[in-house]
Amino acid sequence: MGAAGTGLAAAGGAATAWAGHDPTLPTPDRPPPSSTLFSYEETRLAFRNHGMHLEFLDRDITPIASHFQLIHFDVPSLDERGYSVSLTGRVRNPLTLTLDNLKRRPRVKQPSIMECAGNGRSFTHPRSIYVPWFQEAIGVFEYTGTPLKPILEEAGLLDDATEIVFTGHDDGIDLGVHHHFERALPIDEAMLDGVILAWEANGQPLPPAHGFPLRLVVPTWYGMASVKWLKAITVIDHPFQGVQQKLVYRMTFSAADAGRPIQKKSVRAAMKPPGYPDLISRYRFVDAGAVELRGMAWSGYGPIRKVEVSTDDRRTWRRAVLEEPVSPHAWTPWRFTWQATPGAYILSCRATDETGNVQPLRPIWNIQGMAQNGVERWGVRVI
Ligand SMILES: Nc1nc2c(c(=O)[nH]1)N[C@H]1C(S)=C(S)[C@@H](COP(=O)(O)O)O[C@H]1N2
Ligand SMILES: [Mo]
Repeated sequence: MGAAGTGLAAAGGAATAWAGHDPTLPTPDRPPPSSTLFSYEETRLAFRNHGMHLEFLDRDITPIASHFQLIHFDVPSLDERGYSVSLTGRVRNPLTLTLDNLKRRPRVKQPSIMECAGNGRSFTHPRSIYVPWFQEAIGVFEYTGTPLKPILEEAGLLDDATEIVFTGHDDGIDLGVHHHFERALPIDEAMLDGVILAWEANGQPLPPAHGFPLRLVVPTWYGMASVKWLKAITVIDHPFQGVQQKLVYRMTFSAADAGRPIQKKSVRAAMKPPGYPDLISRYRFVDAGAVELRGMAWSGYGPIRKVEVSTDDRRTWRRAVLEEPVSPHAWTPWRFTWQATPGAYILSCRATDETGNVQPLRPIWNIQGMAQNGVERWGVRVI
């Protein structure tokens, strides 16, 4: 039976993991597994690519081992010694960027939000088969790096330059094509404040899984643009046709639809799971009284203007209090005090950004399960 067979999952909520559990019962003891089956392939991919430990949604910066990771092929085994990145193509002065050269440039320490475009894909039905994310493909590291713009200016882009391709050292086969992981940015996006070449996360050298020794960070776009294990930067004069650009990471609604490449992050709010969990189902329990709900909100389209909280499964909404983000490239903390009385509830949070984008109440299906920003639902029992 697929997700459509479980009422809560079909309604598009964070319900799949506990859909089989009756929330009116006391602490469940080994509840039956959800009827939504995941394949061996998805389970193995999920082990390789763990999600964020959402209990750290009350911290501006995510601890190193609790940030999500996504590695399409293998982590390349790279050495700092002898490492360099070439910058070639439609430029006047091709550059060879060593780590020493980059570290002599202006340095920024920049907390930046990373979110995989496939976050939330397991809430849609039928779901696209890849890493089966629910809502945990997120995290904020404080990256140390140097802005990309002055480097591009030093290389001197030729007049016909239109896009910049970032190529990783990692390679493999996707959709039958052997290629290095690579994505392109239009020049105006690559020149924006916040786009950096980074060699540290949280004050440590980038961990191998997160791009050691050097990665690109593009804070407003979904994660696929932030190419890890940088090998080459190539300036081109035509639309990039790479696999991850033309075929993967696209918003497509039917087989006949060529789709559009995924770019900026959709507006979204995430809640720190309240109270304490049941071991297996992850269903939440809280004690009655004033419960402080907390979380983070972000959007690739501009600052967060509003976060609302619902405690009645998306029927009524009340405004949460916003705090200042630690960086314009990070997420915005929010909090809401809930006077919780005994019973079963479904909690949700919904963000609106400065441009007026607001999260949909249900995920909007697309073939690859991309950019799913339907509001979260957390089943909670107040005791
Ligand atoms: N070279 C390379 N860069 C990559 C990837 C990859 O597989 N190879 N994955 C991308 C995707 S899809 C995401 S969501 C982010 C994840 O970054 P993280 O693992 O540091 O969280 O890296 C991006 N950069
Ligand atoms: Mo991703």
